[in-house]
Amino acid sequence: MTADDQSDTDRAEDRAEKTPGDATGKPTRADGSGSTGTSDDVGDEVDENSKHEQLEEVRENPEGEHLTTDHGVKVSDTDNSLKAGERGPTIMEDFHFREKMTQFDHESIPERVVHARGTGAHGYFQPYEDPDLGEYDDISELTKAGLFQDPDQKTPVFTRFSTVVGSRGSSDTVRDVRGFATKFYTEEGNWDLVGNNMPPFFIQDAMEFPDLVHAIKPEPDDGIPQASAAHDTFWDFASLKPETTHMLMWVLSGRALPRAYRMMQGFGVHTFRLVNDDGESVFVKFHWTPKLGTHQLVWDETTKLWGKSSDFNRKGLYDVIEEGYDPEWELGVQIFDEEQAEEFDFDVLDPTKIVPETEVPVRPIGKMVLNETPDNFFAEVEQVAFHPGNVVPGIDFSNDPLLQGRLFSYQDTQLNRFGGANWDEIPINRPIAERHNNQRAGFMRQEINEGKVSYKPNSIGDDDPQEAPAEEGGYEHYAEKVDGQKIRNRSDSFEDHFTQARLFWNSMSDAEKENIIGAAHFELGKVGRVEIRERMVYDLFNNVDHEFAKRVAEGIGIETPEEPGDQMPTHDREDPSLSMENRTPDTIETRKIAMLIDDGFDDEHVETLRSALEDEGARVKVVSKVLGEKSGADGETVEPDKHHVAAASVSFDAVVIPGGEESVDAMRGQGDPKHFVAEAFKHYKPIAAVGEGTTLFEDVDLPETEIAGEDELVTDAGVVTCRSDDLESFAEAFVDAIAQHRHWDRNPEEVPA
Ligand code: HDE
Repeated sequence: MTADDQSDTDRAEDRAEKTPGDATGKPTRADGSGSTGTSDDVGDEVDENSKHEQLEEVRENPEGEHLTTDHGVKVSDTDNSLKAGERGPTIMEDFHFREKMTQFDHESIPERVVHARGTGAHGYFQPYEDPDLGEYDDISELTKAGLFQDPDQKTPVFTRFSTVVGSRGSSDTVRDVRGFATKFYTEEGNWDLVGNNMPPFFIQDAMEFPDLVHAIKPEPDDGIPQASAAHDTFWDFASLKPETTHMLMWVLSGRALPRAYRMMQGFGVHTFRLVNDDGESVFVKFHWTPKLGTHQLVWDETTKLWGKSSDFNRKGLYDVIEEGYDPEWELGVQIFDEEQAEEFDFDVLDPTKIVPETEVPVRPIGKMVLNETPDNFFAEVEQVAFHPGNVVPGIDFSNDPLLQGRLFSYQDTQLNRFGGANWDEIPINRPIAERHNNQRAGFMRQEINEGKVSYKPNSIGDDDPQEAPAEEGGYEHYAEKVDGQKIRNRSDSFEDHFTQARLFWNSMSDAEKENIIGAAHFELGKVGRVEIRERMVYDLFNNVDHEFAKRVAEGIGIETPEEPGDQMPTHDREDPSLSMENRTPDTIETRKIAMLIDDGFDDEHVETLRSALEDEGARVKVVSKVLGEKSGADGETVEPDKHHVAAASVSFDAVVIPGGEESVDAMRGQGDPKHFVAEAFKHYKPIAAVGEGTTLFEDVDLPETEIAGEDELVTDAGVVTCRSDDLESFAEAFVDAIAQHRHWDRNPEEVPA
C-alpha cells in the first residue's frame, strides 16, 4: 500500500495500535485511569507513548461530525455568504464568512529564515542494552542525563530534517547542507540536538552568520537563484573567507545530495560537554549513523527530480514510515577531555573542524527509531521550534563562539515566527516533564495557572514553585573557570583552514573526487565574475590540493595554477570514515525497485523476482505504459503501481526487466522503457534483465557493458543480465548489485539520457 491510498482512518487505527488504548482507540494512562496526559500528570513515567498521550488531548477528528464554527456553533451552509437578496451585497453580520476568511488570511506564519523547507516524524530514542555494542555501561560516569541511563526506557522524540537555503516551497534535492534536528521529550525537560548532516560548519563565529546567509540566499536585487549556492554573491563571500574551505569540500561532495533523509548521517557539529553527578565534565561530539547506510544521488538525477518529484525527500520519509519500514539511526559519541583536546592540531572550539574518527572513535550509546508521520503538517512540522539552548542536566555547552551565538538566535527567531513568547506551549513544543513557574501571560497563553502569586520570593503561596538544588534535578551550569580580557578577536588556534580540507580530499575515493570536481565546475561555472573564480581556485582550492585546483581551473576557463598554494599542507593522512563508500552496509532495505512490464510478461520471472526482492526488504513497484491490469503469458494478472507518464527512473534505486516475448516486444517499441534503462545506467544504478528482457538492454546499447549470452548469468559494473533458467542466482546477483547502491566503475558518459 502506498501513502497515497492509505486513508486517515487506517492511520488512526495504526496509531491506536502503537499506543496502548481503549476500544475507541484513545490511549489511556499507564495507570489505566483513561485521563489524557497534560504536562503535569505524565510526570516521571516517561515512555515511548508519553508524548502521544499528551498530544492526544489536542487531536481532533471530524469523522461523522457536523461542521461548526470555531466557537462550536453548527453551520448550515458554508458555500454561500449571507446577502441582502440573492443578487445583493454581502452583509457584515455574516459571522461565519468573517471567521472563515479571517482564518484563511492568517494561515501563513513567517517561514524559517534558514531551514524553511523540511519534514518531520515522531519516534523514540532508546539507550542500547548490550554493553558489547559500546561502552554503554560507562555512560553514567560521563553524564547524569536521565535519557541515557536505562536501556528499558524509550524517550519520545520528534525529528525535523531540512534543506538550509531554499524557501518553504523549494525543491528537496538541491545541493545543500541538510538540517537534522531532534527534540527529545525527556522526563527532565526537552533536549534539542539541532545538528546538520555534515560535521563542520562554514564559519567560526556567530557574528558572521547573517553575512553567510545573505551571501547564499537569492541575490537581493533580482531574488535569484532559489535554493542554490551557484551564484556570484555566495562564492564572492566564500573566496574571501578561507575558513569556509573545509565545509565547501563537504558541500561539493555527494553529502550535499542525500539519497534520502533515512540514509543520511547527522552531527551535533559543535563540541558539547557531558557532566556527571560529581560535576565532572568531558567534551563530546554527537553523531547519528543511519542503519541503512549513507547514500547520495548524482547531480543530473537531482536536477531532474526538481521537476519530476520535487518533494522527493519529504515523500521518501513519509512513504517508508507509512509502509511500515521505520528508519533507524544509532546515536554515538566521541568523548575526549581537556588534556586530549589540547593535543589535537586544531581547536575543539572551532566549528570548522571535526574530531577525526582516527583520533577518537565513535561510541554507540543508543538508537532512534522514527515510526509515525505527522497528522497536521502545520501544527507539527511547521510549528516545531528547536533551540540548542534546550538542554537537560548532564549536557552542557562549550565556548565554541558559533554555539554561543546560536544560544541567542533560536529563542529570538521564534518570537518572529510565532509573534510571542508562548511558542513553547504549542503541543509539539510542550515538554512532557512537569513545569511550574511564574510566567502567566503573553500572546496566546494556553495554561490556566492557579493561585494568587506569580512572583518570587512569596510568602502567600509558601514560596512555591521552589528552586531545585542539583541533587533534586536542578540544572547547574558546568563551573568552568573563565578569566580573560574583553576582546573582539579570533584565537590564533582557529587559523589553520586547510589541514582538514585536505584530510577530507585525501579520504575520498576516485569517484567521489570526480563528483567534487564536477560540482565545482557547475557551481563556479555559474559565477559571472572571473576574479571570484580565480580567488576560489588560487587562494582556497590550491591550498587544499594542487591537482584538485588544476582540475577545477580547467573546467571554468581560468589559467591553471603553476605551483601549489603557499599554505597547502603536505600531509597525506586519510580518515576512512569520511568516505560514503565506506558507509554502505549490506542491505537493500527500503530501496525502491522499478519492474517494467507489459501484457505477456513472464509470470514466473515477475513472481520470483518480486518475492526475492521483497524478502530482502526492498519495495517493488510495477511500471507499465498505462494503468490497469496486465496479463502474464501464463494467465497471472498484475496491477501496475505507476504508468510511464507518472514514473521516472530518477524516483527509483534500480530497475529490472523480466522476460516474456510479447511484453518485451511491446516495450522495445516504446521510448519510455528504453529511456528508463539508459537513464538509470547513466546514474550508476543497478539494472537487471532476464530472458527476453536482455534484448531491451541490447537496443539501448549500454557502453562497454557485457550482456549475458545463451545460458549465461553476467554481472558487469552493476548491470545484471541472465539468459539461463537459474532465476535464484539472478535474483541474488541483482540483490548484491543493489546493496552496493551505485556502480562508479561504469562509464556512462556517452549515454544520451
Ligand atoms: Fe541554525 N538556525 N544557526 N544552525 N539551524 C535556525 O532557527 C543560526 C547552525 C540548524 O528544523 C533558525 O528556528 C545561527 C549550525 C537546523 O526547525 C535560526 C547560526 C547548525 C535548523 C538559526 C546557526 C544549525 C536551524 C531558523 C550560527 C548545525 C532547523 C529557524 C551562529 C549544528 C531547525 C529556527 C528546524 C535553524 C540560527 C548555525 C542547524 C535563525 C545564528 C552550526 C537543523 O535561529
